[in-house]
Amino acid sequence: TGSKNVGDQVNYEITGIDPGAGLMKATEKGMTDYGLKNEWTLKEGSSAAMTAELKKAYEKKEPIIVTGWTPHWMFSKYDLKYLKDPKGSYGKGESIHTLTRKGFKQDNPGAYKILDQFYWKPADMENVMVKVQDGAKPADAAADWVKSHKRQVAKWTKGAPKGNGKEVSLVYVAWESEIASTNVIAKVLEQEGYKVKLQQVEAGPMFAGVAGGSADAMVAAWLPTTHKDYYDKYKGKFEDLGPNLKGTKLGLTVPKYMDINSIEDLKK
Ligand code: PBE
Repeated sequence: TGSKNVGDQVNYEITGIDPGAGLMKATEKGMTDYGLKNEWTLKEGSSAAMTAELKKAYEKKEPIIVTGWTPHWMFSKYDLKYLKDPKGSYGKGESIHTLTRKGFKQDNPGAYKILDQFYWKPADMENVMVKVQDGAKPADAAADWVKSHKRQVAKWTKGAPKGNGKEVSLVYVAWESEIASTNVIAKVLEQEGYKVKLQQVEAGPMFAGVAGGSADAMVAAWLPTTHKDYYDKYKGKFEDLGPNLKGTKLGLTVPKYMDINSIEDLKK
């Protein structure tokens, strides 16, 4: 395949994830910014389908271009690189925020306090993600992490009254990163005596649920760029508790064995 250009090698396809993801919007923008719109297609699917295709290609050393993000287990399992983005289509590094519905603080001050104090690092999240990828149930991987990070967790629960069975509903999308964070905070809330209901939804309904009050909270708002549309749409209808993690990244991702380095290399 040495003589073929990269587009021919991958059929002019970028392997994407769920259509509600901000990463998909960023990629559409990138395709416009780099003049790829006419030749290239962005394939919709899910993050599970994307990682399955990546695994298949990687094992055969075949070329593939996926929409990727950090924190993600794929960077510890495979040798991958982000394609350079000189036009800045994917924005800068950002933070993941916790949002609650309006009135949640009054209704459930203890759970609110724990959610407000929830803060961890990319390496923490990755640790949980890798365990899930290795076959652990998300709830078990979360329980493991919580058990081995008692001092960190004590900072999140500090000063919060016990739940005594009080209910908390959390919504999340089945992105590997959010499966990890949501299960960890759920485990901590449960440990403190709250009864947690987890609901997996699409990105739009996740924001709509918290804004409309049918869900109490989410720990999955990537800001200021990735979820800007959702954030602006519901602004004033939720409470933003600020970052629970800092230092994310998004972009087109390829195995290191591929001979390209920049999104600009796709225009050939
Ligand atoms: N992600 C993971 C999400 C946010 C979390 C980058 C795939 C998105 O693009 O919306």
